[in-house]
Amino acid sequence: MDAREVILDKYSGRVFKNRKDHIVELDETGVPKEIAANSRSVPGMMINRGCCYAGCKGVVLGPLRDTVVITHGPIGCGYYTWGTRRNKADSPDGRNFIQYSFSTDMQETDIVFGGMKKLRQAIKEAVEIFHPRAVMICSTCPIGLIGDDINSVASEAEKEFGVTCIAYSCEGYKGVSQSAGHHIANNGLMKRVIGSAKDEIPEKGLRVNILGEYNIGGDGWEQERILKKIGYEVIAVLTGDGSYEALTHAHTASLNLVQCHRSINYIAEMMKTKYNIDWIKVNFVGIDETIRTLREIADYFDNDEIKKRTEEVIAEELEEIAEERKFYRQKLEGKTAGVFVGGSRSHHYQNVLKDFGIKTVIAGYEFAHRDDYEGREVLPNIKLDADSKNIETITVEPDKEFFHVALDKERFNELRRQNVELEYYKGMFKDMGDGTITVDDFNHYETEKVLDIFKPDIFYSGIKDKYMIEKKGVPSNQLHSYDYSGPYAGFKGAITFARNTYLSIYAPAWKMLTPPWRTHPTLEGTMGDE
Ligand code: CFN
Ligand code: HCA
Repeated sequence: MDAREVILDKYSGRVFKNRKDHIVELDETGVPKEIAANSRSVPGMMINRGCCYAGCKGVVLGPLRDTVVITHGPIGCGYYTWGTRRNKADSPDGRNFIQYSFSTDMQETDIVFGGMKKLRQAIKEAVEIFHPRAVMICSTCPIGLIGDDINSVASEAEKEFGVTCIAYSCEGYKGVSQSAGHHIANNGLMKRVIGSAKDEIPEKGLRVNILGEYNIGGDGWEQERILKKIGYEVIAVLTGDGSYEALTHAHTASLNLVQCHRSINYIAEMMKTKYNIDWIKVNFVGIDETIRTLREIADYFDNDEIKKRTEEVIAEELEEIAEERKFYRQKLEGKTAGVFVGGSRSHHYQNVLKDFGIKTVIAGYEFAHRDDYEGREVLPNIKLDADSKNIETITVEPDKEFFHVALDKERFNELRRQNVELEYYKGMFKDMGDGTITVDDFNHYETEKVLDIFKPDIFYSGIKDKYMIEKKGVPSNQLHSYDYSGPYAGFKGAITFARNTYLSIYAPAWKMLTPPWRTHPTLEGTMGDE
């Protein structure tokens, strides 16, 4: 039996039928296969996914520092999402509310008679006490069931208190994971916030937004530091250490850099349509990937000064990390890893692992969509720019849009020679090698199985399975929260990541997994005849 069959072997017919298409073994061709993704989990399985409310309130809106986000519902959802996501934020204008948990704390009577009054009162208190730039209202499951009209409360409160109030019907049960919540949050921000300052769009310049960077462990700050050092102006970050204020001016940027490829790509596309802002997918996780990303941004602006400065900054940053980079490479080369995170990092982090010679043998996303795995896209009638020297960025006629093509060079040239419609892959599969496995929406049973079969040196995941993994004797580092560490982005972040990986793998504890009585005879006692 191969690994996939071993995992599926114990399932009942019905579960087998569901799970078999979520597990894919990869071969050496690197050509993506199909996988089932973004579908409802099997009831009763121990899985790591969050819900629609988590995606809207926790992921996209929560990191906005000058905005009060009120959880409308019984206290549980507000309480259990309080401070669990390590989105750091500064307080430049004294408005930083991310340490708080705001909730209407609905009681049984509110469920019976409706919670709209309570919501109105909560908005009033929040505005009077905190003076936020905006108030966001996020519904939890019971609200959708009892039918509170949160939109009317929000618009009345907006008139009465003179502060932007936006309501999001992001009840947890909607959709199959947090992904539905990302959509709902994105739509609200796009409709009401982005571009609302209405300032004129200036000439194209070195102004960028970073989309899908939530400043976990300070990642966004590290990216901004590097970008500013080169000479870019960062107009807005969506939404890590983000501010309502900055978002209202986001339409004045000339390029959108999309770091998370799952939660916010919708906004990139909407801003392209509405404001004609180009976007490129970037990745600041990993040394080589950061270099590639910085060069790609410089290529986009096609400015010699910036290209030169980019190379200078890359050289400086590399110089600073050279020694540690070498040390950790020596220690980690040849190790193997499993990576299972939500919707983007399971692919991004394979790059930083590669920087240090670690092979990813197991990977999976909690809730990504098929294109995040397969990355299969077709550009019909493609006509390549004949002068395009850079294989990674090509110009596509007729509307001169930029696409990031992450094809390997040989395959790209082959297609080019054949002059075929270009089908290109940019998902996780193309980077997964021979004899590796990809599992969508891992459950705890399947995680245990892959640990038994692949015996990775480390498994990166989240709080829900970390200790289960460690109880099996495999070190597990968290890639959602970075285990209270970070930043992991950029050059210096890659070193912090490598250091934490090194400390985990080399911890003496893993040598003590076999109890002494398994290897040494126990003392034979004498009983009773002293
Ligand atoms: S910070 Fe992001 S990078 S936003 Fe998304 S898909 Fe979650 S909260 Mo956890 S760590 Fe994770 Fe990604 Fe984008 Fe975070 S891999 S699951 S919804 N995610
Ligand atoms: C979420 C948030 C989460 C959970 C992390 C984890 C995060 O899914 O709602 O399971 O360890 O990054 O905080 O993804």
